[in-house]
Amino acid sequence: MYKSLFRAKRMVLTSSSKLATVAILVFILGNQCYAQKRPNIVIIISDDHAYQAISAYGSKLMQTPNIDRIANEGVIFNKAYVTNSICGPSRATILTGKYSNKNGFKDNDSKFDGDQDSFAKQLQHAGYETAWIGKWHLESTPQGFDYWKILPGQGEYYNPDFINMNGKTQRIEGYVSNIIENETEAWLNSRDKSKPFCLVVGHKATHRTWIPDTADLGRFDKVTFPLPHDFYDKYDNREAAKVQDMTIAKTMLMGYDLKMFPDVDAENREGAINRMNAAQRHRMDTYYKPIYEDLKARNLSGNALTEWKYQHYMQEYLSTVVSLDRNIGRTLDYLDKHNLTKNTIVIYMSDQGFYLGEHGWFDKRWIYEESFRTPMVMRYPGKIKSGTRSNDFVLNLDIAPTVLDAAGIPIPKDMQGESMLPLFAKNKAKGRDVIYYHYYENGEHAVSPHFGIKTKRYKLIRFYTRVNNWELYDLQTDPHEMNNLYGKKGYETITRQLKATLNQQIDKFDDNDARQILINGK
Ligand code: SGN
Ligand code: CA
Repeated sequence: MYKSLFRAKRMVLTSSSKLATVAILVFILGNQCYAQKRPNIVIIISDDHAYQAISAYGSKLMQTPNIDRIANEGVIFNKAYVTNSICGPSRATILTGKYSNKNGFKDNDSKFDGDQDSFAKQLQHAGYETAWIGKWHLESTPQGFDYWKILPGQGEYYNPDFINMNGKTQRIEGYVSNIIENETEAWLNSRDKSKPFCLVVGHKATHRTWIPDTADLGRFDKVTFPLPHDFYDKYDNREAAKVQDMTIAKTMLMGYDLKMFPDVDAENREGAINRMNAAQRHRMDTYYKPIYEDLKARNLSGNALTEWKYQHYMQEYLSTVVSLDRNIGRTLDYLDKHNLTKNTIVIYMSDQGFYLGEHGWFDKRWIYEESFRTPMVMRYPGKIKSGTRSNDFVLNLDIAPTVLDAAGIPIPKDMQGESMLPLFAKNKAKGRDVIYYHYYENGEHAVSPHFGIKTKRYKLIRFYTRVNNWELYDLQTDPHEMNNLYGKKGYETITRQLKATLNQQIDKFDDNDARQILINGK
């Protein structure tokens, strides 16, 4: 009697535990299916890559077939901008979906507060495997990433050091863009394949001082690039532009930037060259020495020398892009080869725009177009149609909310960006009418801090600290921002309206620094 009771009990237990097992299996499998449906996310962030050097943006300077491929198979954003046009602040904004005044990283001297929320932490919490590989430039230890391997600070082009998760530094022989891609593929091979992933690839290219891969040296030597029409800009009516220090003529250095060294000692003093191995150094010397000798023989000065510098700058910069683009192609090929393309979002963007001789400049920092506007292309199979061209205002601020939206994670209320996905929905969202900008750094290249807005037609700028004044541009009649209309007769009403919009934006993003400057009239 007891025995049979025991047996009966065991049968019930067995069948109920079977049921439980089945239920658990269904749950796990269901979860896995769900997990697999959630898209993987690859965000490739280059450094200082100008849209003027991307063929998908209509560049006549060069071809970028791999970046173009992302654009052709997805969307190209013609009006993508940044909130603060400089490296660390842009990355902090990408991570947090917040303006610099909220994430605390206002200039490159800041240290990122890694304890704050970020899209990486949100994704990780929701079951994504996350990684950041390459340039980071936020000074603090990455948080929210299951794996990271980063360049210290700006990093080096040749034989770069990387900081590993154990805090140890490791030097890897080779060219930085190739190595970052190798490390990316190594991580993709070793990731936990049961989870969706989010990978950020931070490229060093095309940051100053531009040094191409030895394989790409001389790619543009036969090309003569047309001078931008505003190359000899005199900056009339633009006080801040007058006091900057970023011209090709004066600021760009013959040795440091353009590798024109009078002797071996001078060459040895350049850390970026000095760290090369014998084979790399030999290849460099063989390439640069004849260029230097030819330049010396020509004995150029004045505008002729500036124009020579511009040509050589373009050759160096664009050759550096060639390797960047090739390695982006390797990422895309990896996704194809491993059957990941269909379920992976790929975003390519730069941390900001860059000057390729416009207004006589290199570098960035300004709210002016070439610096403010960044390249951004995105592929999202099944959600964004191939060949889409977007003319909506989008920002680096929108990356965090967009990836969270794609992953089905609620966007935290304090993120200040907006998901870009509704711009591609059946009932397309309207998009922004205005974008707000604030640049803080008052240091290298002498760009005065400033904030301002861009509307569909106008740009209103308030400079402060180094220069204290306003600028106003009608972008319809003056797309190159040469004619400051602020204070001119006939512009009183539009100026008043734009100031009201500026104030609304300052309130919207709770930018107390800007508010105080306007209140105090400093
Ligand atoms: C370095 C460069 C600058 C550049 C900043 C910021 N000088 O300081 O030309 O503007 O980085 O760039 S260099 O002599 O070190 O090359 S950013 O991409 O990090 O914002
Ligand atoms: Ca940068």
